[in-house]
Amino acid sequence: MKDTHLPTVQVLRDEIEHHLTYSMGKDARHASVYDWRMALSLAIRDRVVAPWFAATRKTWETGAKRVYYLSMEFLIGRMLEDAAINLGIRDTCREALEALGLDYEAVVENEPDAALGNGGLGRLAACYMESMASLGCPGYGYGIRYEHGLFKQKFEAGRQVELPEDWLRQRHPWEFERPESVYEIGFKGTVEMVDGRAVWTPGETVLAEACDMPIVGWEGKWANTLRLWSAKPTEQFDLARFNHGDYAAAAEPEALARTLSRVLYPDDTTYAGKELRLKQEFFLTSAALQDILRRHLAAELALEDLPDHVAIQMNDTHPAIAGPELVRLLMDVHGMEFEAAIDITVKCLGYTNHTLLPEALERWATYLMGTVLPRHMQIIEKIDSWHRAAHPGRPDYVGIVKHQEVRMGELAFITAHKVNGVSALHTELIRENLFPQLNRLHPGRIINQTNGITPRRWLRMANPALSHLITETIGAGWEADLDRLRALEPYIEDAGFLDQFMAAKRVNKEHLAHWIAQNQGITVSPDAMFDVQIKRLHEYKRQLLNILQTIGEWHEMRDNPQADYQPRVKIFGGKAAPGYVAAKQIIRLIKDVAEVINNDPAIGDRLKIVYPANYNVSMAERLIPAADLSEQISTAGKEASGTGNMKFALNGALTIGTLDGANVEIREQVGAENFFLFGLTAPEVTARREDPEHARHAILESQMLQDVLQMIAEGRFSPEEPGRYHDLVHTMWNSDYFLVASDFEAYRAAQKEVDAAFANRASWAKMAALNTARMGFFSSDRAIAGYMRDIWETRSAL
Ligand code: F58
Repeated sequence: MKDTHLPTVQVLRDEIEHHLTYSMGKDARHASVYDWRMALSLAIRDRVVAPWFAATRKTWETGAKRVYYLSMEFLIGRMLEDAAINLGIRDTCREALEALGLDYEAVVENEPDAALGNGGLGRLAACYMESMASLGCPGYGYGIRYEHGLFKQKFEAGRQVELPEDWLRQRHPWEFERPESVYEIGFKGTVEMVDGRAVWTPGETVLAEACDMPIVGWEGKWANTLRLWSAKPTEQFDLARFNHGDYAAAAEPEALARTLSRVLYPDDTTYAGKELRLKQEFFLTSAALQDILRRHLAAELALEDLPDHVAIQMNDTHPAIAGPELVRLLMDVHGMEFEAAIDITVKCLGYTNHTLLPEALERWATYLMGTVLPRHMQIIEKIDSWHRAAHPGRPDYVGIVKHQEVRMGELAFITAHKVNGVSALHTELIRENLFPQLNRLHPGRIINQTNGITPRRWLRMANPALSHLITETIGAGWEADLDRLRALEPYIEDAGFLDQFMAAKRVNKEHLAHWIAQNQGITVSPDAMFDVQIKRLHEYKRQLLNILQTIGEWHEMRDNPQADYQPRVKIFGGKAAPGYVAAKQIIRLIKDVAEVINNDPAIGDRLKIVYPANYNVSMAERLIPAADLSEQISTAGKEASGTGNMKFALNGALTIGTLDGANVEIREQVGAENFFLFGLTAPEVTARREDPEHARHAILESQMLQDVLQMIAEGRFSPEEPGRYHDLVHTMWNSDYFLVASDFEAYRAAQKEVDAAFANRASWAKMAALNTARMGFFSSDRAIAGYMRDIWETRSAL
């Protein structure tokens, strides 16, 4: 199926010009970068269509099992280069554009990020879609085509300000509208029993209309579909009202329906508990399930055989209404009995848990569930009592409906045949702390699938310099078999190789330094260590620990200016949820500290702090290849896995980190001697919290931390408003739930080790290269192969 007829530069150039003329309606003399980018995208897209059709045809013909990945978020980022690389035509694209007198980078940069996700969970879904296509696993992603993705962040006087995101203001060249694929989605209304069967008459309905994006895998051997749903009104525009002059009312049903797919909820940890969010979740899930059943029946297959042909993965509990909805469709629409329906449902569904944070666990008030989805509320009660009856040993406090709430975690657990965590440690904690009783009732249901990242985007595309070196050293093809990076290991004794390895890093650092100068107006030296923490802002991720240590470092430099310091650039990136006051204060503190330190003549180039606004996927692609040090410093037990941690290590950054999430496995893989470990372990964190005075005690044991907090409290970084951080300092002394104080000295000591290690560039180079060589395990291909084997019970169709 591989397209061996790769286009020549001339052919591609003709195709681009053709699209410029006939798709964009532009003359080359008046075309903007946008027009050229669209023309190039459409030319590339044309080449995705053949493998896409071929894959679809083969799936139908062979009756292969399909995987359906249901997710409220797909953080896909830019698509142009990704597709070009997987089709093997990136260089041809570059040359074709150059032949047309255009700058390839400028064209690529013109593409807005598709930011249909918050953070790790959404990005994971995007990596998994790419790996499913690369492995030839027939599948669909199902999501929502949000009109507005994650908000844009800007800073005003150091404060985060949110602006709406509107990626669809320009045409999105990667999608195909499917107005014929449309389903009715109901809400509210009443349920009646008619001849012993439930009949739900919704009080509101909207339409879900499909829009497809092809996702092409490595070497264009296979392509799957990401199907995103837009909400449309069931009733057309009210012409009668319009004719009466009531223009707003005439447009009302349309506007109301569309709100369902209008905006992505910007919270990355706390669930919103809002009616609109519940409706969005049901909208996605019901549209997906109706589509799945339609496809199954179109193949003239029996519904009883659904589990042989269909595997449905719930990306966290957001689509967990899938259990009750599938039972409803099988019973109320297709006439099945409850026992048969729930049996099929459990066999089809899998549930991935991404968090243990209590504030992130979805619980819907029963009155809300009963109002918005009255029939589902009945089915949920039914599933709960069915489960209770099947497990007489189930303790009273265990169950789906408790204290007038529907617990979506329990619902997802009970309606799925496999429940997985996303790192070894996280899975252990799910078994022990989150679902201990359900685990006892269903031994073997909870399994681990450690997260992964796609090496095509996160190494091949983002880091051309290192990719070339790897191909030169170990030959082509490692992109699809990342364990082959181990073949680099013998070369770490080769000084020539290490020089080239560090030269690649150097190129990336120079590019980044240039970008920082242009965009932030800050001059940084590529000789300095680039120390990077990029992720959503959250107290558990402890950006605060990082900035407190940075202040401490600065304090030391001022006290002892003659000592030998390793110059560092501290780079931060990340957004805070709009309503998360504590996280926003931490951003402001980092910005305030940056102002002071960056302008301190006594410090010069030795310490700089950079925090560019609007961290997103494409910024990550720029920062990660240029990093020397990766900050993965969450409170142990809180970060389910992390995936940024994997991207950095793969690109030859060393990690400073706690024993949390996938850090544990990264350290095992790369070797403890190539990882800067510090901090309390998960059990130690629990024990430490037993002491209600842990924060005060830890602070009193660290003179440095006392000094740092004192400086903040005195307004050294906010002279115009000395009290700005009183609350923050007060919280540090009196509660410090995430144990910043308790880990402070250990973190400082680890940072000293980092300095010492960086001072010896030759041994640093070895450690960095070993990180790259040993990160093969974290390919999302390995992760997806695990899901296929252990959860979906499906095979590659290649
Ligand atoms: C993240 N969760 C985990 N949730 O925090 C991270 O450790 C893990 O690596 C990643 O999932 C992938 O498994 C996460 O990103 C969200 O963003 C949700 C959005 C919707 C509300 C609840 C949180």
